[in-house]
Amino acid sequence: MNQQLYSIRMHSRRAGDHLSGAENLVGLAALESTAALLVRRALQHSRGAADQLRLVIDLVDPDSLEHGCLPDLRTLQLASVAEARRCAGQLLAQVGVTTQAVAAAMQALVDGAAPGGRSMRGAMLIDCRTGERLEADRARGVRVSRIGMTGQLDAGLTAQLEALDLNNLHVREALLLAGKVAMHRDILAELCWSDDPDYTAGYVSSRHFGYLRFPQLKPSGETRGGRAFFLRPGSDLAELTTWLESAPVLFERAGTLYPPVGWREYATFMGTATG
Ligand code: WAQ
Ligand code: MG
Repeated sequence: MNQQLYSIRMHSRRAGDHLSGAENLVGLAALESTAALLVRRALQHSRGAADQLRLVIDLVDPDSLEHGCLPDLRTLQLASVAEARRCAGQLLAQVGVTTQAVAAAMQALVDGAAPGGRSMRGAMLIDCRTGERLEADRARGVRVSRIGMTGQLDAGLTAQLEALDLNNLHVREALLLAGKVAMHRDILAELCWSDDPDYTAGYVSSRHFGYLRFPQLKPSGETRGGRAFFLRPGSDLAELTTWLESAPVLFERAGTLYPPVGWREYATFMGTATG
């Protein structure tokens, strides 16, 4: 694919607060229709219509483009939000995030990680040992951007997600975001649940176990959500932040998408402690 790509980013606000954001990498032919879709999204958000919306479009330098493969995806079925959070914590612990760091991240998401108990616009950066928050701005956080996929991957992924009844924007965008995040060697893992009140699913992701989603990682109606990236101690924060925010990554291949499994089945199969 040697066609020129554009990065397109949208940020919207409502009553002075962050409402939604989105990003994509597209060729010229899809630029206008993508812009129209992003405008519609900001106007039809589940938390109300945006009253301010910004679109930023940049031509991508082809020499800076990196290529990626999406993570494997699995849905883990748990009986309750509490159980799902406990299992998510166990998975994070397996890749080297301490119990303390897991607890700090979950507490911040529960309380609203931005000042005033609101949701952040981007992600927290959390020291995987101490649980200390490292992002420079606790309202904005770090926003992963400049991610997209080839048309061929899009078609294949759409069919695979449809077969699992998962072809929605939350899943599609989270898979791309988690895919880019997992490419950085200083990030051990990621934890996320949505800030959209009617979307209760969340996930943990790492290059070791892929993208593991939980249909109920927060209670329905909850407007606090967010993301935590767990960093190795001594990570270069400036390098990491710049890469996440501005390095363009085009995904070209899907991972394997598995049907839903129960926790015990997954844990037995993977040799994970069931606690
Ligand atoms: N970069 C970093 N953090 C972000 C970004 C980004 N580009 N976009 C959103 N966030 C953070 C921000 O704190 C939001 O408040 C929070 O994540 C949630 O964003 O079924 O829909 O777009 O497998 O509401 C995950 C489960 C859904 C999908 C996540 O996130 C599934 C979701 P939302
Ligand atoms: Mg949201």
